[in-house]
Amino acid sequence: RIRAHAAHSTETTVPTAYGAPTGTTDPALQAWVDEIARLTQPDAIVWCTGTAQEADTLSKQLVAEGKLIRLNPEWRPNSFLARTSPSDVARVEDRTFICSTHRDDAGPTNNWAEPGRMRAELGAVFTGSMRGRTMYVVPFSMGPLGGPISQLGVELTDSPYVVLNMGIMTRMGQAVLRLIEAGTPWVRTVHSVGFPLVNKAGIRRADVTWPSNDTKYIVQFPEDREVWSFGSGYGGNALLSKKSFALRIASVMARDEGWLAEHMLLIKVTSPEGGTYHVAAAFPSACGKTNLSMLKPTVPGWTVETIGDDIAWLRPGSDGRLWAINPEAGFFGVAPGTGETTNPTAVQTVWGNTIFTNVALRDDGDVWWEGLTDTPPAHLTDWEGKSWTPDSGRPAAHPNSRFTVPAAQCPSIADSWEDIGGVPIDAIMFGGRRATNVPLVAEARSWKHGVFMGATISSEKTAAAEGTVGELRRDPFAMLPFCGYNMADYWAHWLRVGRGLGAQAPAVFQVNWFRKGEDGSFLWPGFGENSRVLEWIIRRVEGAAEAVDTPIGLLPVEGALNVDGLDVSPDALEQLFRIDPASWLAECDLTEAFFARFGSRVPAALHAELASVRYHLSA
Ligand code: GTP
Ligand code: SPV
Ligand code: MN
Repeated sequence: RIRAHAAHSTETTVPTAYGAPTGTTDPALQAWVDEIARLTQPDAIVWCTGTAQEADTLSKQLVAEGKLIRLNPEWRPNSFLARTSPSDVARVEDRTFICSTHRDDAGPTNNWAEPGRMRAELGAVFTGSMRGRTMYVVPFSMGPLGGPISQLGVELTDSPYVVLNMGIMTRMGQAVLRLIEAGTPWVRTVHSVGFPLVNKAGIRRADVTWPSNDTKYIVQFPEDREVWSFGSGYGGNALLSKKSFALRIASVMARDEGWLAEHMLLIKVTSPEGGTYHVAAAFPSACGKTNLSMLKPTVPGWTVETIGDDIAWLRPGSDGRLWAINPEAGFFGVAPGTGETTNPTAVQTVWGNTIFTNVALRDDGDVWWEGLTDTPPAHLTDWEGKSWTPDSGRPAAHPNSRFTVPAAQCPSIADSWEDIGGVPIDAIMFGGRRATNVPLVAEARSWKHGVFMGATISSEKTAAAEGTVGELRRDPFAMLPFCGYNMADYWAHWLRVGRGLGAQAPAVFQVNWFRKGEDGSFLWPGFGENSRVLEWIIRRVEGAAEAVDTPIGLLPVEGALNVDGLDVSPDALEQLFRIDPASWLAECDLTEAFFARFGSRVPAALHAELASVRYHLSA
């Protein structure tokens, strides 16, 4: 194995560990790699090729080091379990920063730090942070290589676990370098787990199974299109293609260039008559995007096919419509609650070639999590590596445990999922987890009203981020943790894009699968039954379903929602659509207070929508 002491080397091209093609002829990329290597001082630099052989070599190395557990290939071929440190299990929103020059450009919902000061802080923590480790150069494409909506990035990371995940989640490898060398712009991202193996004095320490650091930084420099992440190896904190680039940085690129970067799933819906439609939907983290994207309709004659489960990039096309791609190549899905009855498609997707993180291990070498089967196995090893039985009184899998799997393995993936020009969007849905107030479905009266619906989403907090689960918070457009600039400017941008689309703008809907009855149980069965709501939405797009105007939007008229064969009582249905004026007026007061946080940057159109809702509620 050839080691390159980048910190002391003047060489511009460094050999890889795999004897594969090395380095780049692009001077800017090479200079940046050299610069980061001088700062972080890794023992070696590996230029990732993105081949299956490379992934195989890396996973074998991690298994040998005890950092991955190979699952029993009889049940789960080429699949692995990773156990993180118990302090590194979710995104850390309080350590996530948007470092724009002006504080107001980050807005009141983002943590802001002055870029110069943050760069100095990062310089200190990254100095020598990769000592004793290998730095991997991970070139990736978001969206099909060379596509008109696609973008390139490079992640420098000292985590082989991140490399393996990036190989699944993106189009990763040498072909990206050739595009960069041909002059395609690219985004710089730097990641270190923050656990150097050699200290300043040159003394080496032993590695741990999940290296990380109690001090964490997830930092975006939107104006420089740059990301720096330190101290975490987990999910969106470390797979910088995902929330850091494809949402926080891309939302700023989208603002500047007239498109949209959104926390949205993408599906293709086919009606019994053979009409095809595309729907994009924004729900906050752990609120049902992966599930809806893989939905098996219970309504006869309808088909739903998957295009994306988490992120969509949408661009007005030359035909005046909105076209969307899924920039990712894999799913990083929530494991708990994914089972044969809820999401059989996801269960089939993870048959093999899957990295599981923080799920439980069965005694037969396969995996398990709450909700995979109705009855748990009699004995498991839990996500922390401890012995577990059903009466242990704690979950066996972490509530934010995940699977990383290639999208191509999904049995419901649409043929069009890699169409470079994307698919035309007919409808947009906004949703959240609301035990009260918000009806099962409501259509916006206009694009402006739709933007108001998106801007005012609130949802109960989930395990996808550190913090108190269940607490109600505003999560506009499901982008609260992901918008790279001032949220009020983002609303203005949505209004601007809508003006450009005019009559060709998609219809907008609000949904809520999570309303609860007095006994605290869900009123709506959800999952496959959500196809009934999709059916009404598509019929509205076709102009074939009736709606009744209410103060908060257009609701299905009595009998318009197909409930044939559904086990929901008339009383539950009534409760699902009930609009209580008093609590909605109270909600309007909260919206006013929420808008006030953004001062004069809130578009006048949103104040007008609020006034209109209030007027109709009091009328
Ligand atoms: P992120 O990957 O964090 O962005 O999450 P997501 O929006 O993709 O959420 P996901 O589909 O993984 O669902 C999260 C949790 O919500 C899982 O435990 C699901 O079982 C549950 N869930 C999804 N859809 C429904 C539904 O229609 N009804 C109910 N009751 N639960 C649901
Ligand atoms: C989310 O939290 O919305 C996720 C998981 O999709 S993560 O990649 O960790 O952001
Ligand atoms: Mn997400």
